[in-house]
Amino acid sequence: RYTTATVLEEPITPPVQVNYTKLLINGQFVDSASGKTFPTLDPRTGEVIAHVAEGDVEDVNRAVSAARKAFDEGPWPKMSAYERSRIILRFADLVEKHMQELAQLETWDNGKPYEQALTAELPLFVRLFHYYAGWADKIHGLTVPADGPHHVQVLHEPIGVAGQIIPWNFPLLMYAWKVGPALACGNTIVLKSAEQTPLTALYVSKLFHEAGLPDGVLNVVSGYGPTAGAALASHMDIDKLAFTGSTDTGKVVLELAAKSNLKPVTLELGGKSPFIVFEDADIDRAVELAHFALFFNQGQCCCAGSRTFVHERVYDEFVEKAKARAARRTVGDPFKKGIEQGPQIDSDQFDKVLRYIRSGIDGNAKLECGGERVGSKGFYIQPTVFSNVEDNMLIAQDEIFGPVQSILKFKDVDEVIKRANATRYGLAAGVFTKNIDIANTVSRGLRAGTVWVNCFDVFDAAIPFGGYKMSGIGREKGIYSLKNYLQVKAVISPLTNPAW
Ligand code: TXE
Repeated sequence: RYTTATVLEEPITPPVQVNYTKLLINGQFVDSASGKTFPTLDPRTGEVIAHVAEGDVEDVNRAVSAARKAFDEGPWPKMSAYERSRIILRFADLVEKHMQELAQLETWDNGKPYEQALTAELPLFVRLFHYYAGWADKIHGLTVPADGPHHVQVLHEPIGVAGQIIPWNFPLLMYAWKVGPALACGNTIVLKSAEQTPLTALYVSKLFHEAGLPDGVLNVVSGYGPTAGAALASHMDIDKLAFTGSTDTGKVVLELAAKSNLKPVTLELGGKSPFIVFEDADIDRAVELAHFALFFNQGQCCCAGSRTFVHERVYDEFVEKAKARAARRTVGDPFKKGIEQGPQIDSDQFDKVLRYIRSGIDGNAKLECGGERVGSKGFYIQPTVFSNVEDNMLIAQDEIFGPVQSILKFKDVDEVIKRANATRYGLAAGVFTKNIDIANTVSRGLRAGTVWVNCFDVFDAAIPFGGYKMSGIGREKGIYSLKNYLQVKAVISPLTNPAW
């Protein structure tokens, strides 16, 4: 049995200061109405990084009032779209100047490798805001040729006050996916960050105000889901809700939205994405990408390729190589250069992943490598590979959200399409083959919002992302995200004045 030979050193202290821990309401950092705070923890040690103001119903009410006023009285929705675009661009430029501090804060709060935060996520964050700044002055309606002598304008107006609830796995990117389109369309926002990772949302929102964002347009309430999150979802004065998180919580917020004011809801939820390797694929490349598809970000990706289907003719070779690759994965302090994998986000996720590993072992999947925690503190887990995984095993059905690769065997195209689709989820998929007919057949046959062919996790501001089935409702990014934040108004008038 392989194990990862990683020695954990004393945690490296990042040079960044935690300057912003209060709620951001109406352009001001304020304490919570209750005066309560909650600790945000360092996943490397479980120790407290900072105490953060804990928002609850009353704080959400204050934030929604500020956002309502900023929407109804302006200047944001009434400002020229060009001015809005320039503020968003100035913000993106400021973030670019603060990339290092932001990446440090993101790694500290979340545990992801610093190099990944700095070289991949921060640049993509900036890119997303450049992209949305570009949209701001290109959003316009239509005129339509109706029957009869009428002039018909279809206006695209901002939807109003947006409530946004984001998770902890990509705190900054999830912020960008939500805040970017909402602001470009002229809306105002109350955003609730995840309780595990409140720090970077506060930091960047401060930069947004430095860039000239008017007070009240973007309010950030840190706090817990059942309190602050539920208050947002059920608020009568929020016009639209966007949520990213688990499928179970997605159902809860959809119900709260329905029971309150029927605000439209977009949901980006969990997944159990297939990664399918055909016999003609370049095996070494497929092994590397399947590894990346699952282990990236400690396995904490909604679109993780968490069911690796491999053709029976190359199965044994693939498993050997996948196991060797996982055993080589470097686990350790995410601030250290060359580290590929940091700790899981918190003790709940750590326990959940270890429970699934146990269920894989008990269910007679073959543990090829890993399976245990790394070190004795913090939330590090060994890169784990299971082979001989069957479709009905829990590890092949549930979202594990950790560094656990499950490798399944298949025989032919129709069979693998059917099995890949036999899940309640439908977020993403990967297909590995040099055969264009197979690539086309499989990508059209899969019921998933994204299909990567001979690649995985290729993200771009312009490419829509979202799920089929219980992976969600709606699409984020690209042109598709704009319609989540726009209302459509038809204005009809006679072409000529009728006799009064
Ligand atoms: O998610 P939650 P958790 C999956 C993944 C993970 C599991 C649990 O499988 O193991 O979910 O993670 C807020 N009303 N994903 O518990 O609860 C919460 O405060 C309103 C996949 O962290 O969904 C946080 O801001 N809001 C996922 C956000 O919802 C509520 C990313 C997400 O938390 C709430 C994260 C409530 N009643 C986890 N309860 C992805 N799609 O990428 C919680 N929240």
